[in-house]
Amino acid sequence: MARKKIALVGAGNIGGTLAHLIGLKELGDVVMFDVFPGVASGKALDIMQSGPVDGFDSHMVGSGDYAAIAGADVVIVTAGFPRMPGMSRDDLVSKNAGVIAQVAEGIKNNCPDAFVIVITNPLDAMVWVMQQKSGLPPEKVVGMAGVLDSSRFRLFLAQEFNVSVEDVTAFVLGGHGDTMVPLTRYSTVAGIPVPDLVKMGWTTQEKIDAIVARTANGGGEIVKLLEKGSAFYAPAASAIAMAEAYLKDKKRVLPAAAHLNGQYGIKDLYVGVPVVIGAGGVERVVEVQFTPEEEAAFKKSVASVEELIAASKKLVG
Ligand code: TXD
Repeated sequence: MARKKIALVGAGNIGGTLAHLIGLKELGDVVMFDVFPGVASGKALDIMQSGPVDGFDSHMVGSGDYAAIAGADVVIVTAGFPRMPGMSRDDLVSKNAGVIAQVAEGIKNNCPDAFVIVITNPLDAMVWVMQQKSGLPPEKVVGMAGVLDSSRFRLFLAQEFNVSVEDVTAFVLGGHGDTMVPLTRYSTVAGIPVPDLVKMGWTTQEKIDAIVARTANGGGEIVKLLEKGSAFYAPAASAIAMAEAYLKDKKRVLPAAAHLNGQYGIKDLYVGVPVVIGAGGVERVVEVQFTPEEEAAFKKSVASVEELIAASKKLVG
């Protein structure tokens, strides 16, 4: 069986990390596309040169020509401008909507059968633009944010309880970032829900509230520390988990920005919800029942996604 082909559109910090992880996990061959093809080619060659040391054979090339992504099985899109200190994700909308519309055209013309994972911010709006402009089936276009948000939440919970991150599950919904909705009653340590752990005296509600706030601001915390650019190791790892679920038909249940068509009472919006990812792309949207409080938080989050999408519509038509 021939190796899978994975196209990375955007060869910046996340793009480079994605390529490295694809090599280490032997997920397939890589084409890195960037408006700076030299950067894409340099990173591809550098990473391929680590193959003999780490024992992987993935072939990697860089390019500035969309023809290079022809026939890709998976496309992961990070092209665009990152958030700088003081900038909100929303400030990025005007800059990145045009970039995503261009990338969508490239995908439509060269690999319309691919599974497309969008990472570029503001995520929930950019993934919507990608689906609209590429015309790909909605189940083949998803946005990565929830895996990252829940990974951050899991880390902070594991640190609070002094247990392995492996035994902590977390459940987040809604838009990426400030309006993210963590469902603590579905977040567990080895199956024990967080509210029960509060009752068991493992922590306090105040501490959980602080962890939730830190998680929602997780991207901003890193932007502030880095001073230029935004997080890239954990975002790349998160997108790889989604790509792997598709390529290996794992049917993993992961939170992702998915196209809703009636689920949760929402039509034609991309919102972060738990989905099943397998060979069919997004094979199922998991609909949970909300408490009134959760419902209010989810609605607020959806309203902010709606605003971003309305702004994108004006920009790219
Ligand atoms: O959870 C999430 N979804 C995110 C999103 C978490 C972290 C970062 N997130 C966003 O990902 C971030 O706000 C950015 O919008 C993207 C990419 O982040 P990265 O850190 O990789 O940004 P870089 O290093 O600036 O890389 C972007 C690359 C860079 O090499 C540009 O030359 C290229 O994109 N670029 C383009 N490539 C192709 N085509 C076009 N038009 C283009 N414009 C810029």
